[in-house]
Amino acid sequence: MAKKVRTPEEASRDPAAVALLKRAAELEVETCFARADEIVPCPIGAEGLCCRNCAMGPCRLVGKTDRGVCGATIDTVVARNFARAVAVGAASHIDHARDLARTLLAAAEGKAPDYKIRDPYKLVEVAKDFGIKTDGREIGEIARDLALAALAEFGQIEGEVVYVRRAPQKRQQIWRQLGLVPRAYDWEVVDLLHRTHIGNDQDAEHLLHQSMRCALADGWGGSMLATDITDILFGTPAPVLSEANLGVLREDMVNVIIHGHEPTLSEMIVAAAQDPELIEYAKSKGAEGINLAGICCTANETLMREGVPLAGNFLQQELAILTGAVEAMVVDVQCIMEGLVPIADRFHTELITTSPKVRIAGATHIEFDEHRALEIAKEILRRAIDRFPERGETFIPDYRSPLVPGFSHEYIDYALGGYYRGSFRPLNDAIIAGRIRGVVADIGCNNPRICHDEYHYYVVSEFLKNDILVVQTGCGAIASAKKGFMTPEAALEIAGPGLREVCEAIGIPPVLHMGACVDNSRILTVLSQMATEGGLGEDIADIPAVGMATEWMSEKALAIATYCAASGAYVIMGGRNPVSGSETVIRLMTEGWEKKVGGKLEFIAEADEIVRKAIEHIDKKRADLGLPEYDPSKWGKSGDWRIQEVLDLPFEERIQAIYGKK
Ligand code: NFS
Repeated sequence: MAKKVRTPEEASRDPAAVALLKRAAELEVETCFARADEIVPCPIGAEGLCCRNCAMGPCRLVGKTDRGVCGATIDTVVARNFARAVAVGAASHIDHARDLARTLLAAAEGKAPDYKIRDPYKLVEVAKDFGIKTDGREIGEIARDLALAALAEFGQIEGEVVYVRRAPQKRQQIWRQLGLVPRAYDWEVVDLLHRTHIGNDQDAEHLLHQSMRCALADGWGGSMLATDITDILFGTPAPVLSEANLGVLREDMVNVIIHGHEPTLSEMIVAAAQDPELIEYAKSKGAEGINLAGICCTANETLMREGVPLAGNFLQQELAILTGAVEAMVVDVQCIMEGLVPIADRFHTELITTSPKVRIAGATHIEFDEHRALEIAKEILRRAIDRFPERGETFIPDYRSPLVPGFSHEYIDYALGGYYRGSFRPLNDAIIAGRIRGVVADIGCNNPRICHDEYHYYVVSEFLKNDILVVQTGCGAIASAKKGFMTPEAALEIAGPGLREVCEAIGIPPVLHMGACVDNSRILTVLSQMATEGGLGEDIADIPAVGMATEWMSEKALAIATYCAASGAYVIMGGRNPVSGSETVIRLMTEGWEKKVGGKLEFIAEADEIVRKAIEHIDKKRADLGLPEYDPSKWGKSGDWRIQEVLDLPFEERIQAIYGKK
C-alpha cells in the first residue's frame, strides 16, 4: 500500500504551522509530520500486543499466538504494557516535583539566592496541609520545613501521602476501602515497575489496580506538589494578557525559545532578559532587545506567571526553528524532540540542553545549577545574542492571538466570590440552574498522527456551543489560545447563551487556561471544592464533568488519564487505543473501573463521537443529581446582550423593559 503523504493543510489546522510546513517542503527540511507519514506504526505494538520484557521474546501475540514464551496471556501483556507507560508518566511528574522541592529547600537555606518565596500566603496554606506549625514563624523556616516534609513524601516508610486529604471525604473512603491510597510517591512507581518484570503480577485487573494507585501518587502527589511549590516560588497565577502563536517571534529582536517543563531555569531567563546590560549587549549586535517565547509546558508556566507569549505547542517546536528567527532554543526535560538537532543545524539556532537528566547528541549542554541560576541564565542569553548577527533569511508567519490565561483554582475562587467571600458557590449554582450544562477538561498533547490541533479546536468549539465550560492545560490549552478561544470576547462569539451570561457576569473567557500538565492537579482541586461546596453530589464522580486528551501521545497523558479516572472522572482519550489488543483490559478500564471507583477510561478515535459521549455523560450526571434538563432557550436574555437589546428598543418599549410599566 502506498504511503499517504499529507498536504500541509491536511497535517495541521493552524495556519502558522501550515505556512511553515510549506516552507519546510521548499527548503527540504524534514519534520515530525513527514516522519509520521513515512513511518507506519507497528500494528502489533500499537495494540499493546508486543511483550519485550525479557530475552525469551520479544513475543508478538498475534494470529494463533495467544501466549508468550513464559505463558503470559494477551490480557497480561496488554495490561503490563499499559502499566509500564503509567509508571513512566507518573515518574516524570514526580521527579519534576522532587527537583522543585529541592529548589525550595535550597532557597529556604539561602543556598539558591536567586530564588525567593513569591507567594508566602500559599506557603503558609500548604505548610498547614503538611501539619507544619506556621504561627509566629519566619517564612524561611516554614519553607525549609515544608521542603523537608515534601521530600519525605517521596520515600515515606508507611502511611498515606498528604494530598489525598484534599479530596472529598467520600472519595477518600473509596480509595481507603480499595487500598488505592498512595503510600509514597516513589514507592508506587517502583512497585508498579516491579510487578511488570517477567514472572510477577500476571492478572490484568491487579496490574490495572496498581496502575491507578501509582497514577494517584502522581495526581494527588507529584503533580500537586509541583504545582504548589511552583506557585510558592514564582507566584500563584492570576489573569494576565498575552499572545500565542509563532507570530510572537520578532524580526528585530534576539528570539529565545524556552521549551520543556521546568520553571526553575526559565523563570531565571525571564529575569535575565530584563537585565539592562544584556539588552545593551543585544543592541550592540544590531537587535532591539531580547524576546522570549515558550513551547510546551515551560511555555505554560512562564505564560501564567509572567505573561511570556506562547510560540506554540508540541508539534510546533521544529517549526519554530524553521522560521530562521530563533537564536537559541533552551530545553530542560520532557517532550523535546531529537529532531530539533538536524533542523537547528540548518539554521543559526543553538539548541541548548540544561538538565542534568537530558543530553541530546549534537546540542550544546550548559548544565543548570539552582545555586547560580541567574548567572547561567545570563550566560545562555549572551550566547543567543552572539548568534543574532548570523541570522539568515527569516520566515515568521504573521499569526498570533490574544489570550487571558492565569486561572489558578485560587483565582477562580476569588473571581467567583471576591477576596473575603471566595467560593465556588456561583459556579455550582450556574451548573445547578443549567446555565452551565457541565464542565469539560480538554488537556494533553498534539500527535502528528492526528491533524494538528484539529480535535482540540473541534471539541472545544462544540462544548462551548453547548454551554459547557472548558478548562485546559498543556498543549491543548495552547491550541485554544492560538485559536482565540481564551479571551472574554470569545464567549460572546461562540459560547451558548447560558455560558455566555456567566462569562459576561464574571468577566472570564469561556475556556480557562489553568496551566501546565502538572497543573491538572488544579483541576482536581477545583472538582473537589465543587463537590464539597454542595448541590452537586458529594464526590468528584457526581459532578457533570468529563476529562479528555483528544490528541494525546505521551505516557504522562496516560498517567493523568488514569489518576483522573481513579478520582471518579469519565476520561476520554482520542486517537489510538494502546489497549485495543485485549477486550478484557478495555472492559476492566471502562465497566470495571466505573463499578470500582466511579470513573472510567475510554479510547475513542473520532472527535464527533468524543463530543457525543461526553455530552451524554454530562446529561446523565445532571439527571442523576435531579438537576433540570439542559434547556438553552431559558438563557441569554441578561447581561451585556440584554442591555444592548434594551438600548436598541424604541423609547417607549425601552422604558417598559426597564421599569416594567409605560
Ligand atoms: Ni503534557 Fe506538557 Fe504537551 Fe503532552 Fe508534552 S508538553 S506535560 S505531555 S506534549 S501536553
